[in-house]
Amino acid sequence: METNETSGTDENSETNANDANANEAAENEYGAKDIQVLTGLSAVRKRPAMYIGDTGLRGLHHLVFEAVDNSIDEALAGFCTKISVIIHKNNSVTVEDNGRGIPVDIHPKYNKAAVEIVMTMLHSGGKFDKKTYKVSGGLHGVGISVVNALSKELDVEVRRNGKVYYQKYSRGKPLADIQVIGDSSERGTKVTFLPDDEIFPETEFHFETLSSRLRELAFLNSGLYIALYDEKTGKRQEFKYDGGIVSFVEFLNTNKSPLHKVISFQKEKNMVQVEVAMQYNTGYQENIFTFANNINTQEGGSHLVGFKTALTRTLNSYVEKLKANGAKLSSEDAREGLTAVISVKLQDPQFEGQTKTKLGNSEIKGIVEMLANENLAIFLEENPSIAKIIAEKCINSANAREAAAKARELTRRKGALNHHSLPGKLADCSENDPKKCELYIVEGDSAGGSAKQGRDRNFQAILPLKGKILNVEKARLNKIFQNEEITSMITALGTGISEEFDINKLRYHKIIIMTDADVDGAHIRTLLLTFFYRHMNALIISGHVYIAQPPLYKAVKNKKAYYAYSDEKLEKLFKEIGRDNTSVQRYKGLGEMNPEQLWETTMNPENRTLLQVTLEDAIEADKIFTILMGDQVGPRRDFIEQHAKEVANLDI
Ligand code: 0RA
Repeated sequence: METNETSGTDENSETNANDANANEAAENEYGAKDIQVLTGLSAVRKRPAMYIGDTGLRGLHHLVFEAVDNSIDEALAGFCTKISVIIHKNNSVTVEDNGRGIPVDIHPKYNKAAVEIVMTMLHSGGKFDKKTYKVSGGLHGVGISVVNALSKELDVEVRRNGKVYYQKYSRGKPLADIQVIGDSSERGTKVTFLPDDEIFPETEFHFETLSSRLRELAFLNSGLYIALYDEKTGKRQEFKYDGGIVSFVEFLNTNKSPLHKVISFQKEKNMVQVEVAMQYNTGYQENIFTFANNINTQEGGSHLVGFKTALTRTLNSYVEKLKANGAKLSSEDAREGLTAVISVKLQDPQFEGQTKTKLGNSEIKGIVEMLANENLAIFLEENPSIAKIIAEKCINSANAREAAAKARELTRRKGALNHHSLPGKLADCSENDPKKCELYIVEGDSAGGSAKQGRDRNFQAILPLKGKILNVEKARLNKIFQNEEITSMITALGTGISEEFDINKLRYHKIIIMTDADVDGAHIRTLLLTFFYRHMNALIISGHVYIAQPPLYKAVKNKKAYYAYSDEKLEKLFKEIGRDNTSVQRYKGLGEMNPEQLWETTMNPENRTLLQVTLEDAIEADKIFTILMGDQVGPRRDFIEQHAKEVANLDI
């Protein structure tokens, strides 16, 4: 991330490195003079969000990823093979690597150890030679000094020159000069930091958040060993994938039914390293994950465009050769049931888009496209039986898409897909500004009735659903367009779905799923989320989907009603109002509340709690939807057995 803020003139853009010297230096040994110094740290504590995105849980975990990225850079430069991350009992975290160790010699101008400069000045880092890839841009790459600035305490230990060096900091300031505290024949860097609770309201690290990113990094950097250990729980995970992104694709397809072995290639052109791994499965979802310099480019970009173009072209020319009675594959046909990982590493990545996760470098499209064209064509040529399976899969998809287009047209002609004829059971609101409008999707006609009576009709619309909707995980688009519950939802929302989806046509900015607190309710909620996740993904990404939280209990004391939304809250209420002469009713369904109660507890913006559905981890989300809704029974049974003990409040 770029910043224009500087503090103090002698900390401004200054490069002390001498390229000629650096190139001559044997073994790539760096000295203090090679450290680039840009600007001071004071700005970071003033505006942490500018450097790490936010100070919530995401920003907190970003500290760890930032520290790990520095070790990954050492691995990319070819000097580090092991990284270990430890969550300590006091919420501090240690990141240790066996790289070269941050240089410790004294910088001639600042008269400070190089490691102190790296730790205390923004954007100071090694001046990496052009052969290595420095991870930068996106949310990452702001520098380890940012972690230091936002930590109440930070210890750094460097093994280098046969010695162990140590320095301690607090809130970015060194507490003493660097010291030698021992001897060691090894090399490496160990950083332990305690996030500052003056900056972070929540300082507890989540094992799963760390582990899924560390796993991803291990896939993206094949052969690199990464370990994670949580001292609080004793949980431990180790990652090392010699297969790199081939293993990544196998992992992504774990609970799906693959149609062939993973296809992959790894090539370099114009200093750009391109890796592609792909495998079709029997399902209908397209699942492509793209990375640029290890950063998950969720918004795609030039590498993705290049790959898609090449895939469609190569498969079409293969299908033409088969003379498959003139079938022409659309770009989507070529990706039905495809799981793929595309990872590029380049010198100067430009990250664009809303969340800075879209690769902008235009030259990358041509490079990826060319390499993919070449290598896919060769693969199809050399593996005719796999090529045939893929071609058949794509032709099937083209046929189904034609059927879907007909179904869509038919539904459209009946008027069911354009919102000039909104579905009959939708009770719309009178407000026209979508920003102010809410749509409650309600389980069952009776709760729907209460919601219609209880709502504020100015801005709240109600769409009752009859029973279970279609499981879209196991259905193609043509089935989806024949399903009445789903088409009425599509019409009410106004956006269209899949390729036609247009968020600018969204009629309600809050879409609120309101189901009973029982198994059926949970099932319907999951079916709805599967539909939104697979066919209106942008709705979730942009935070329009919510889950209503109806109360679990109603307690009455002295004719006054109290509502509790969880068992803990009920207990808390008993402290507060006393247990004696309090009657408690356990709500099983929305239908047990009258319209006034439903408004008061669940729909009134003044009192209600809504859970916003977010997409933190697309890989984990795909896995869960595949397990819960896909066609393999084994993984689902395992999942249910594993999580059964976490279930509370289940009424069967
Ligand atoms: C600057 C220069 C060199 C290495 C590093 C920084 C470095 C930083 C970190 C942060 C975590 N682990 C790290 N490992 C290395 C090059 C040093 C040399 O040439 O010996």
